[in-house]
Amino acid sequence: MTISMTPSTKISSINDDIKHNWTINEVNDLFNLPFNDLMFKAQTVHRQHFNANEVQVSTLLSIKTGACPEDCKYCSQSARYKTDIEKERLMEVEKVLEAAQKAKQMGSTRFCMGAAWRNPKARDMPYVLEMVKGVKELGLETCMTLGMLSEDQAHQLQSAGLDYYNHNLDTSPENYNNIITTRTFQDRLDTLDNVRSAGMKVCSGGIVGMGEGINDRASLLAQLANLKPQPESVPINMLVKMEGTPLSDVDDLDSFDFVRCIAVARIMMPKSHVRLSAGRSAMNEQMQAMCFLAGANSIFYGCKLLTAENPETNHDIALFEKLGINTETVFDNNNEQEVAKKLHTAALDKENEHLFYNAQ
Ligand code: SAM
Ligand code: DTB
Ligand code: SF4
Repeated sequence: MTISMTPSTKISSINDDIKHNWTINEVNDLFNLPFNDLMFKAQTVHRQHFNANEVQVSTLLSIKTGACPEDCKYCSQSARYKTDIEKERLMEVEKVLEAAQKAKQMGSTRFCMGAAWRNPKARDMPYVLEMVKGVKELGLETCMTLGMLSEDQAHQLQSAGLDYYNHNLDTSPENYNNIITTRTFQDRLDTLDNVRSAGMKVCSGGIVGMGEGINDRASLLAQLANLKPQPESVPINMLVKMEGTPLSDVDDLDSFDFVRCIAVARIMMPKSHVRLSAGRSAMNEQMQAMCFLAGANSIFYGCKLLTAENPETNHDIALFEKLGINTETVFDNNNEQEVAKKLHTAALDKENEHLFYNAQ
């Protein structure tokens, strides 16, 4: 049986009836709502556009690790900081496809490939294009995050079949220079423009918990929501404090402030998938459940992010079971019907049993 992965939610009309002129004051008004009112509003908006018991699952793979020339202060992969990650050259296409196959068998529907580059070089392009084609052939949705893209590179990726390009704004324009100095906020917007013009879906979000102020979180979300169209996918990352980076000792963000970010993002970008992204390993089940209640409907699934840990797959399977969450509906071409899959059905399938146990 072939199951082709198509998101159940129609995102072609992503721009209908959507507000694109958010001011920071308006966003702060949402942040300042009593917590219960904010959660109720977010859940109400969520249910207007999504099945509240479905979560999209993506698996991440670092296809080129470390030795990055950029100076992003949160990142273990910058060559400027002394971190203990293993540097790796661009992976072989075959190895990437093996990892993608494994992710599919584990129940993932999208495969995201990330590279520690400022931007891809011309010599890298043939390999990444092969990766996109191969992953697509496996019936998975494809996503890449390779740094800045030129117009031409964006077109090449789109022609190869890339569905999503991830490029985060990371933080507010006001806080930006405290975090990254080697590329500008405008450079990021330009890449997003190139991705959009080439016809790919945009995945763009940011990181919270980097010591930013409340206004910075509001300003970041306003920047994202005022993009026209809004990004289809909005990853909200909780900073993973990586040893050796300048942000390794920053104060923890209050858990409720993180949940508020998810809820405000959900309200402002009602038709986008909001991803509860990096940082889940530091969150207990109750906190993650609260994020789903606030409107998060996408996660990274698999025990590794790029260089940092992610929850073990069996923990995620157990959490989805407890909460009655299905992975986002997929379309079964043979039976011509939509099927909502439970993660454990995919992962505990007899022939995948070894994968499940190896992943622990
Ligand atoms: N090198 C490319 C770039 O920066 O555009 C692609 C990979 S980069 C690691 C992708 C995103 O991961 C960053 O923009 C950032 O938002 C997120 N990220 C990286 N390190 C992180 C950390 N320690 N905690 C949370 N998010 C992180
Ligand atoms: C995103 O917003 N988060 C992912 C993905 N896009 C590429 C990356 C998270 C990285 C967490 C730190 C690490 O693994 O090194
Ligand atoms: Fe390099 Fe991306 Fe890390 Fe910045 S976030 S240092 S560009 S890998």
